[in-house]
Order: sequence, then C-alpha cells, then structure tokens
Amino acid sequence: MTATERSIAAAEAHGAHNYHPLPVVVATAEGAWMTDVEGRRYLDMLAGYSALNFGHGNRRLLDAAKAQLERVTLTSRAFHHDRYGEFCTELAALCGKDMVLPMNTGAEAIETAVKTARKWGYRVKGVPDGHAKIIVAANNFHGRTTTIVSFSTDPEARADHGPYTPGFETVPYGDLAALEGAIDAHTVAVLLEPIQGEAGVLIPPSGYLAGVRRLTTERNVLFIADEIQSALGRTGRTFACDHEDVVPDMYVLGKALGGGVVPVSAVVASAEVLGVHRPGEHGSTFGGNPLACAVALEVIALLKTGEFQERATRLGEHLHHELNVLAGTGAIDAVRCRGLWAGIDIAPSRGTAREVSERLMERGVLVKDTHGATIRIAPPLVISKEDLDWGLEQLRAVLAG
Ligand code: IF1
Repeated sequence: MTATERSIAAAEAHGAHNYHPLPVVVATAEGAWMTDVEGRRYLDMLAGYSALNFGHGNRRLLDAAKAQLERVTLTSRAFHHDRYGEFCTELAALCGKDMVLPMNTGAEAIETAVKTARKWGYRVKGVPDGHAKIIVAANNFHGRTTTIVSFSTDPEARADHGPYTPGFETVPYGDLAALEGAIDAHTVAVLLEPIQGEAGVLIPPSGYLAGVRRLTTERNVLFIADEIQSALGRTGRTFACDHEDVVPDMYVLGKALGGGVVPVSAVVASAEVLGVHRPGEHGSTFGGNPLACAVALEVIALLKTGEFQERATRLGEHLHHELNVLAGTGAIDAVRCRGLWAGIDIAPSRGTAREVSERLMERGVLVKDTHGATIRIAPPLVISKEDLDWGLEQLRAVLAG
C-alpha cells in the first residue's frame, strides 16, 4: 500500500462519508502549491474555497499566529483580552461600519445575522413577535446548520434534515421584481451572496445589488450580504458589493478573515443593528479569541495595502481572457469570472466536471467541481502569472478534443 492509499483507507474506515475528496493526500503547502505524501506537487486552484486568499503559509500571517501562540490563545468572553478591541476597531473600519460580532465559522456568522435581523425586526422595526420574515435567493449557499439548510433549495444539502425552521421566503436570484413582490410588513431582511459561489460563481445582472439596496432602504428592510466567500480581495475589491458601490446593512465575513490559519467569522454592521444584543443573548466560546483576533488583524493589515485586490484584478483579467479563448474552442459552454474567481461550465463532450478535475489532478492542478458540469477556479491571490499560465495550460490540455 502506498502512503496515499493508507491515508485514504483510514479516512474511509473511520471518517464519516460526508465528502468525496479527490484522491490526493496533502502533506505540506506553501504559497499556491501543495505537496502530497508521495512528494508530488500540485497547484492549488481552489484556495480552501477562498479561505487561503493570501496563500499557504503566508509569512506575515504565520508570524502573527506564532507570536500570539506564545502569549495567550483563549480567554473566553468572560474576560477581556488585549487584541479584541483592536480587532473590532480595525474590522469595523475596513467595512466602514461601527460594530463587530465575531464568531468562528461562516455558518455561525450567518446564524448570527439571522438572529440579529429578527431581533432588530422586533425591537426596532416593530414586527409582531414570532412573525419576522427573511427573504433569501434560490440556489443560495450559506452553510449547513439546521436553520440554514431549511432555506436551501439544494436537495442534497437540505433533504432529511427537517423539521425545518420557518420564517424564510425564497425568490429567484437576480430578479428585482420578485424581490419587491416578496417584501411585506413583516420582512426584516434580505440575505444574499453578492456572487453565488456554490451555485457556480453566478454573477447577478448588473444593477441588481444596487436595486436590492434601493428596495431594502425604501422598505426599511436590512440588506445582509453574505460575503464569506466573495470578500477580502477575491473579486478584485475588498468586498464584492464594492463593484456596484453598494454598502449593505450587514457584512457577513468568514473564510479569508482567518487567513487559512484559524476559523474566524464575523458580522459587521452599524451600532443601531448590532446594538440589539445584550449580555447573555448570543455568543460563542471561541468567537473573538486572541489567536483569531491576532491573525485577522494581520489579514486586515494585508488588505489595507490594496496589493491583493490589485493582483486579483490584474490576474483576473488575464484569467478571464484566457478562459474566453478556451470557450471559443468549444471546450467550455460558459465562463463567469470576477477577479481571480471563475466558474466554467465544461462542454458535455469533454466529460463531467468531476472527470475533468481528476484529469487535472493527474497533471498537478487541484480544482473543485460543482453541480455536475461546473468547475470553480479560485487560486490564492499570491499566485504568480507564470503559475497561473501553467495551470491554464493543463486545463487546455485536459479539455483538448
Ligand atoms: C463545505 C460550497 C463553497 C459559503 C457562503 C457561508 C458558508 C459558505 C457564501 C458557510 C461555505 C463552503 C463550505 C464548504 C464548501 C464551500 C462552498 F461549495 F459549499 F458552497 F465555497 F463554494 N456562505 N462554503 O460559501 O461557511 O460554515 O463552512 O465556514 O465543504 O461545506 P462555513
């Protein structure tokens, strides 16, 4: 048995079968590259679903984490610690808001946004208790808690997890008229991904986010932007909402906020919105812990340079161009690209997206398929142009005739 086979056999014997990973066993990683237990190297074109925007083993993030590891890692929120205030101040400033509520995973931050919006609805908007409604989009992906899968439209994510949490209404993504029709007196929030990741990097029609902002403002409804996957440089801007100069009422952040080092998520909003929470009403053992705050502070410092947003824009234009050329050959049915983030629909003649992912793996490129025909490309933003070109060359070879 090879080391790869041994690892996979152990995972299959004793790990729950809730994933179907590609048969590669990663041992180490640096920058945009991963090395497996056999010493083979792979270009990481997924970047932990954008959690690794700043690359594997980013020196500044590792140094920040190491320094904090030696000081204090966890206090619980029963006590203050000396990185918390700084973290909240810096993250609020990055978002142009004034209050932060830290959690750990994306799903927890979405749950926090849902609870906050409901509470704001009852305490500020005056919705009768128990009647708050939140509008969501079809084909959303916001996480995997029982409440969040309750408003998923994906049978794979939702089935067999009921009874489901009420209080959500689904409208088609990108359809302003449908959204307008769904807003009623009990509506407290609209929850959307500014670009739908799991759905296949779906970019809404131009003007949609601005339209959502206008409608929600007019009707006194909170606009919650799930920027867990789309924010922090990926699309070429700090937030995907920036592309339409839209400022939502709540930013929900995760993934890259922890630099691929630790799970860090947060809801960021005005004091009017997040101010609804009182001691004991919501929280988390690990949310806002010293290690998380130290790493996130360094992430914020990296973002303040603008370097990563600039790279994502520049390399993203190149990626988009090259994918369009490839689409012209008939190997790809559709390309959707924003910054260094692309969804490509593989022509059925070239195989399923899973098969293409497996063939790419054999050539040393790691990507992730979704919904049968789509491949997502989201390399770390530190990737060099040469490495990106090499990855594209492998894609061309895999898709050739
Ligand atoms: C998995 C998808 C990506 C997210 C948005 C909230 C969350 C996610 C927009 C929840 C998480 C992850 C989860 C991961 C796969 C991945 C994913 F395919 F499932 F949809 F990235 F595209 N909002 N997305 O994308 O965050 O609780 O996981 O921290 O394996 O489930 P989390």
